[in-house]
Amino acid sequence: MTGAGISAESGLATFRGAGGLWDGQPVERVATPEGFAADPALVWRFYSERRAQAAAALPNRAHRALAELEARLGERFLLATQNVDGLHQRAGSQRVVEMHGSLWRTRCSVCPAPPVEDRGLVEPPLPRCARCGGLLRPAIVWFGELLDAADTRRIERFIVSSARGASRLVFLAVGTSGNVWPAAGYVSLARSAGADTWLVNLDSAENVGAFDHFVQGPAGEVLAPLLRVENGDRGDDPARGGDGARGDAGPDGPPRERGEVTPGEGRASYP
Ligand code: BJW
Ligand code: ZN
Repeated sequence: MTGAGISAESGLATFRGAGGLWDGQPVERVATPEGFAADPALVWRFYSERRAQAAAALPNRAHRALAELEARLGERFLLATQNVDGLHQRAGSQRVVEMHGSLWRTRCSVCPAPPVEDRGLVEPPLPRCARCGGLLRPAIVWFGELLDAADTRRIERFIVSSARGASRLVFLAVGTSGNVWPAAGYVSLARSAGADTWLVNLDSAENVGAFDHFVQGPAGEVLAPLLRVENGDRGDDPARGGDGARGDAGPDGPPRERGEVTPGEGRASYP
């Protein structure tokens, strides 16, 4: 599962970091249905700018590492992303669930007309629905809105059914502060289903205590070596199952990666 941090090295601002996306722009004004009702032009200006930034950005090593992992694992892999920028798909990922919607789709704010592909930059006069005349809006899941039930079902079924299978389930979260639900809760679901749980993040996360392993550092540097992709080294990795013989695995505990911190140890630096 990924969050805004995985796109940071592509030049896209995160939500809660210093200088982050919401700076100077209270989140309720641009990412809630109430904010859209109060000032739809402001919200469209904000999302049009995001479209322009995302269109100009390129996938980075971390996106590519996950795409390569998927190429190796096939249907034993699922990528749930909170991101709306589409960079995972541009890196080659195919089994992607966009939990919070997509910057590249527009839908009606009033009726259930299906969302449409849209890469446009919107300016007043704001676009309206051909079916009901209601204002069109970005097809993004805002605070207080329900995620698509088919998306949450797909994620939950994947976790539960993988845990039941013969192979080992690994839950890996990358670049997410663990603030936003239900995304923040999937690690606990995975863990209770028997998964080995990993967090790769620059800073600690709200839900860090729910993970078995925390590897602190920039995803673009950490992920490829951790997953043994992109460098020709096809050794064992956390998502492959097998005997887990990575690093200095010993009888007393899991192997410790460079920069790995046991949740609860506090901050540790990535060398
Ligand atoms: C790096 C890095 C590098 C930086 N390498 N790492 C249960 C309990 C309490 C509240 C709730 C609950 N269930 C639901 C709620 C309410 C609400 C919620 O979670 N509120 C919390 C704030 C408390 N959730 C919802 O409303 C959800 N709907 C829902 O559950 O419906 C039912 C319901 C409703 C109401 C009440 C109860 C039930 C919908 C959530 C929709 C979130 N939408 C947003 C904005 C729209 C998308 C957009 O415009 O782009 O999605 S919010 C924003 O946060 C965005 C993100 O996808 C999401 C998560 O943020 P993320 O990805 O974690 O980013 P950051 O910035 O927070 O963190 C980045 C991290 O990366 C940092 O930690 C850095 O260290 C790290 N990093 N560079 C690696 N190079
Ligand atoms: Zn409509």
